[in-house]
Amino acid sequence: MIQTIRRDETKAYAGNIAIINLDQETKVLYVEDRDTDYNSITQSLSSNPRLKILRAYGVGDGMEILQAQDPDLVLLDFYLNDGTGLDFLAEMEKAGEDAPVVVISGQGDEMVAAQMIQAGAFDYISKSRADAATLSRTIATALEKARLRKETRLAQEKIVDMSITDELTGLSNRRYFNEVVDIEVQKARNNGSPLTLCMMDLDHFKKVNDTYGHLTGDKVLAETGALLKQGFRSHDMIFRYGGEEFAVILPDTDLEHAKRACERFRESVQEHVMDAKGKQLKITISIGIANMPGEQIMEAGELIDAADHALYRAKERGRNRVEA
Ligand code: GH3
Ligand code: MG
Ligand code: MG
Ligand code: MG
Ligand code: MG
Repeated sequence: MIQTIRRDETKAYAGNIAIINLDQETKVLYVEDRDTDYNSITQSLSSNPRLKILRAYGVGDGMEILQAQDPDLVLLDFYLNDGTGLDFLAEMEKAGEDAPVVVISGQGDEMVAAQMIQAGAFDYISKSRADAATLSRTIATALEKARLRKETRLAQEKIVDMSITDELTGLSNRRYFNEVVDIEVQKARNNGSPLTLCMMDLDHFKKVNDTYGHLTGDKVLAETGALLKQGFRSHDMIFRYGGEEFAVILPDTDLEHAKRACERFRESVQEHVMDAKGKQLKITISIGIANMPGEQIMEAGELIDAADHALYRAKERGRNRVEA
């Protein structure tokens, strides 16, 4: 069990909720249909000035308050005026609400409490034994568990995010491209919808590095990433594919629309004055486009090859061009 009460507070902790070590206001939603139960429990909680209690009587108003007020903790009765505590837990799950729940169960309702813990509640307290000390300990433990759970989740999300993001441009990286392109090709095939892939490569980028230095080159790459984000729709997917190469996946987009979007983007790069650490410079980009459904394009690999070949043609025919 997680230690939640500071050692020097264990003595004071014996009988009073006020000593829960809350470093900020803590909102508790108590879903309870009966006033007598509500009053006796909240009386035990009332001495902690940092606990703010919100009252609901059932599943409906409980969910409303939960979503509007985002409480830190839910105390939950079983028989409610419009359903049960299990219904409430199911609604929470459906809505993606993850506040910790402590069940306040009626006498002899241990089976019910166990069911509710299986349904996602953190813990339960029997109404008959819900003295201030027990409430205090249980609430503090639930809050601490929830805090740790959230920290772990955020850390995991951050790791996943880092593994699919290119640090320099903030765009998705090639690893993620490889995953996404397969999924999008599959989707397009299943739905019979068009799909376009654009491969892009900055022109004579080596010269930028050679003339202005590698750091300026980096800055140009980052700015190109920003231009890409501005230049395409929010549901288009933009990747840094390699050094100075980018890929854009355009779902539900036929060849003509894709060509127009790429042409517009190519022009915006050409016209943009890069602000690379005080040095103003201009750069151009070459773009190759491939589209599905198309002759002999059934797999992601074939789509990538076709876009690569189109890009090669754009380079051969003089750069700063869009080829399909
Ligand atoms: P082309 O028009 O044929 O594409 O010419 P290019 O010079 O752009 O092509 P090339 O493939 O010869 O050179 C690409 C350059 O991109 C070489 C490499 O040092 C540079 N590069 C790749 N990744 C990075 C990076 O992360 N930062 C910087 N500053 N330069 C990079
Ligand atoms: Mg009840
Ligand atoms: Mg290149
Ligand atoms: Mg090259
Ligand atoms: Mg290049």
